[in-house]
Amino acid sequence: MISVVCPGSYDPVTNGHVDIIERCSQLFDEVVVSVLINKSKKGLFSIEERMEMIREVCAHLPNVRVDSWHGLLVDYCRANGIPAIAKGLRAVSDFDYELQMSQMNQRLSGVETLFISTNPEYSFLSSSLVKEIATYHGDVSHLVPQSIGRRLTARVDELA
Ligand code: COD
Repeated sequence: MISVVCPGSYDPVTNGHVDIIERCSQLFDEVVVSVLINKSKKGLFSIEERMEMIREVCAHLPNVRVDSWHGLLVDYCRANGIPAIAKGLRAVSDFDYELQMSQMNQRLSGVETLFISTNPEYSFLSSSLVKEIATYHGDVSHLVPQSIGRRLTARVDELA
């Protein structure tokens, strides 16, 4: 069985993430969506909330499971016997950083990174922008699954 991990902050999961996860689920026997801490990003949702939201929007994908990890991604891969990491690429700006990380991860552990180009429909989409739009009560209905949009609105209202 060949597994791949789709790591990310997923704060919250967007249509762009779901597209990458769905495409991976067609290529691999098992897709592990792992929520990792990105120390440079401030979280709106807890890790448990993010995992719950991913489970909800990936419920139609039987070979996808959701997990979390605090620490290096390569240690997660080693601990779980996962040989590959899948990353979505949106733009050249993603590429510079992702290339560096993939080479470091390969050097640290031998784990390979596979890049999947974004669906052009979602190339402009990021969790950070979605949060910003939701903060000002903008329309996010075409950017995130419906249930995520509802949770975003509720969280923003709680914090207001
Ligand atoms: N279309 C396609 N792909 C997308 C889209 C979109 N619209 N939006 C996001 N993606 C992709 C991203 O490119 C990324 O591959 C993935 O989805 C997750 O995105 P985010 O924004 O939720 O997550 P990030 O980028 O904050 O996640 C970074 C990690 C937490 C994975 C990274 O920092 C990490 O591995 N941290 C653990 C510590 C570690 O091992 N560091 C590396 C040392 S070399």
